[in-house]
Amino acid sequence: MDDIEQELEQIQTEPELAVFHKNYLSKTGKLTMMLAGLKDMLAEQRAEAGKRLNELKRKIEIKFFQKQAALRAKAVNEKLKQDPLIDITIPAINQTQGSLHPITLITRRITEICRSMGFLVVDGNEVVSEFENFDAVNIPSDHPARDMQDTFWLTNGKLLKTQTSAMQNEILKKYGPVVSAIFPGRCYRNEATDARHEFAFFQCEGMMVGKDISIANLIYVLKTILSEVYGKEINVRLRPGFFPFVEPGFEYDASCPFCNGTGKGCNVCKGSGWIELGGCGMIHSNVLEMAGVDSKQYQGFAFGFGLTRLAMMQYAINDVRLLNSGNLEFLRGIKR
Ligand code: FA5
Repeated sequence: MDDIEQELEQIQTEPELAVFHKNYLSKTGKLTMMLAGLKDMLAEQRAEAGKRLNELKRKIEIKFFQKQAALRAKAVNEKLKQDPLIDITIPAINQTQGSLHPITLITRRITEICRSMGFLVVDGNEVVSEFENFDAVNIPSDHPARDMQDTFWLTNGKLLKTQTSAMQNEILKKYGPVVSAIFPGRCYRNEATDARHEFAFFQCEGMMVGKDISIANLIYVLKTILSEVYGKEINVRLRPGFFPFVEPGFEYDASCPFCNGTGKGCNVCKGSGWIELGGCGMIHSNVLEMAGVDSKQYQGFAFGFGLTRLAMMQYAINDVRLLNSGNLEFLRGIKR
């Protein structure tokens, strides 16, 4: 029996191994036949011989499978050496797994919360028309607000959207007049970059239109989303602010989740206890009418905030430019 083991050990190729299998382990192989022959033995010898034979077959089988795995690995490695094609289905060797980008994580969290509140999540285009980005949100061509949001123009007259508000018209036309939706997306602005400004960044916008929608609903929705994101009660305060597409319009702040609004020694809110998040307000009647919504019957609110800024706060990132840098060292250092 030692001969069988020795024979197996000397095998160097997969075809030789297949012959070995046929000779010993297949249905007609010697070991299988010997086991089948047990039935002709005397009963008193059968038990002992059967035990030894089964043990041997099991041992040979284990060695056979080990040999098979080793020969397969050797064959694959040899093939890979000759053939530069890479099999991307083979798990990486000695490499750490990738992980989700902070922007993806924060976007998923917000959309999950808003979905649970009944909001549609709409995926918007990055290339939009001048009408969608500006005119449809009450920023006609001679409006000074256009200068504040210069962007990248395409040769076909379209542009890279400067704000998620560019989606409002399309969503109202498609799903209105009664609709609750959020629409996160990448925005672009032609501006000098610094630690807080990028030319490509993410915003998230929310909108609720229907009958009897009020500022109280707006505050409640903002408060609920933020409290869910931070896992604690967050207060929201509105300050008068101007955005051409809302009337009245506000800037809104959240009580700082990192110092619980106390401001004490907090370098996130710089001691104020509040964090500026974005703009909001009741959607301007011109915006509703331009989307075919009767502003006498329906009204609603819209809010927008910087997803990028939210991610920076959440993951203690002090320079926005790191997020687009593709720097693996930075990404690995983030505590998710
Ligand atoms: C707007 O873009 C409005 N559309 C928001 C809005 C929506 C108001 C609905 C009213 C109703 P603003 O330009 O302030 O507003 O931008 C909103 C947020 O986007 C900012 O608070 C900031 O967090 C983020 N943001 C703006 N520009 C940049 C930039 N260059 N880099 C990174 N984040 C930016």
